Amino acid sequence: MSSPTLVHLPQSPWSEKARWALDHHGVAYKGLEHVPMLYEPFLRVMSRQLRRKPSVPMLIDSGIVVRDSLDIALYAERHGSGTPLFPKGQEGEIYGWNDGAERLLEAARSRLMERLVADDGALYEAVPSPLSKLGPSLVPLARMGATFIIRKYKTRTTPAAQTEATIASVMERADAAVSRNDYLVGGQFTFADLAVAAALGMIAPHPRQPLGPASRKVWSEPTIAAAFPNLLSWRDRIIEHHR
Ligand SMILES: N[C@@H](CCC(=O)N[C@@H](CS)C(=O)NCC(=O)O)C(=O)O
Repeated sequence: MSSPTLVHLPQSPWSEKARWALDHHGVAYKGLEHVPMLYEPFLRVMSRQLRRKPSVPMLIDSGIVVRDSLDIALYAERHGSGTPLFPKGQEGEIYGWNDGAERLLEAARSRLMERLVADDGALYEAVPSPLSKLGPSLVPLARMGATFIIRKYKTRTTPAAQTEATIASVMERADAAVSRNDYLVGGQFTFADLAVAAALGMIAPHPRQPLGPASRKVWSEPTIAAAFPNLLSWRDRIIEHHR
């Protein structure tokens, strides 16, 4: 039986959630690096849903398409080995933390995209590796790709003060939880920890996140990060022990 294919973006926390869960469960996969905008039609065909906007991570396993990082983690739980990321009886609480991580990521993406379109260095670094050999002449194409993402995900619909408040409220809840326990749910490592730890990569990128120097700056929210040193140290410990 051949391994499934994971279409992903190396730097994206959503893709990292899927890769981490697959790796945790020892599920082998072939990675295919996504190119926003250019691969959009291809993903619609691969997912056999021509009229639905595709997003990555997307896992394709002999005709079965799994399209959300949470669903890919549940797929990994069913098909792989290792300790459960969704222990029985704790699923609801774990989904709640995943929802929080999604809210944080969506709010952080709308802020990040504004910094990205204004930064040629980060745009150049964002050129996906299948194209990067063509050099800095691709910056205008990268800007078109970033603008495509801004429109696709309607990232300009929420004011900056509101996205900041959303991020802060998720981080406050997580900060309080990890001040009481090493893990968010049930005293053991679960998908809740994985989702929140990965999402914090859009506030203070972890050193292992594959980002060049200009992108690292664009991906950082120094003021927000400075208010949550304990939560970010927790994130570093989770990555050190479980990634
Ligand atoms: N809830 C989804 C969200 C995925 C998502 O928003 N992916 C974006 C990351 S920026 C994406 O695919 N962007 C590239 C594109 O749309 O072409 C998940 O957990 O997988």
